[in-house]
Amino acid sequence: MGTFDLPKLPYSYDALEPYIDAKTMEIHHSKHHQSYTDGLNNTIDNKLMAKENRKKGIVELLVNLDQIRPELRDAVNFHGGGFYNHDLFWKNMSPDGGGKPEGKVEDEINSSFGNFAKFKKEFSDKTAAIQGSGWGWLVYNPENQKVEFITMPNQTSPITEHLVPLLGLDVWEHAYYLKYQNRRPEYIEAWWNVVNWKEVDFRLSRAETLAGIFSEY
Ligand code: MN3
Repeated sequence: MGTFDLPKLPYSYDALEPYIDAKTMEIHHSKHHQSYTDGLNNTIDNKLMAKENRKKGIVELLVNLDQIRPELRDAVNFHGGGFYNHDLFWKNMSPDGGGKPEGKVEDEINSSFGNFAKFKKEFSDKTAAIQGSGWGWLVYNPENQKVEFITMPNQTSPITEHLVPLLGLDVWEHAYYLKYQNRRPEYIEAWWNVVNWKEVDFRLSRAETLAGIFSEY
């Protein structure tokens, strides 16, 4: 047992069928997410890591990456980002998902992007265009108090840039290749059918300050 445990999926592996297939979910969670968890634990257990950092939660580690020794910083960024991002990714989806955002998140999306259709197109197009592996994100920026779209490379989490992640889409090939092969845009289009807007709205309601997400772990 390491410091961090693989977070449980909030539904069964086949719950997001037909949009995301059970085999992809099983491998993605039980192998890929597990390997980020193991990589994070191995890094935390490294005796080069300062004792006070070993006691920090994942959000605190990622927000304060500059306090990690340079030799370990990349590993915390990669494995810690993978550990954290995937947990959000599972929560960001639901078998009862899809449809449109409502409430505050709808208002904020309209304010930043014009309307939901424009937001969806920008999110889809720019996430599909990520070169290599990475994620598309809807984030809350505490500095201008707006929601924004960004892409991040590999497993680097928006938290490391002090942006609050609200909705993330993993476009590593392991997230879709079994079912969609090279057709990333088709995977993205299908994914909108499982987006858990209630969760996104809940995250926004707590995102007013970055401190609002410190209580997660
Ligand atoms: Mn992944």
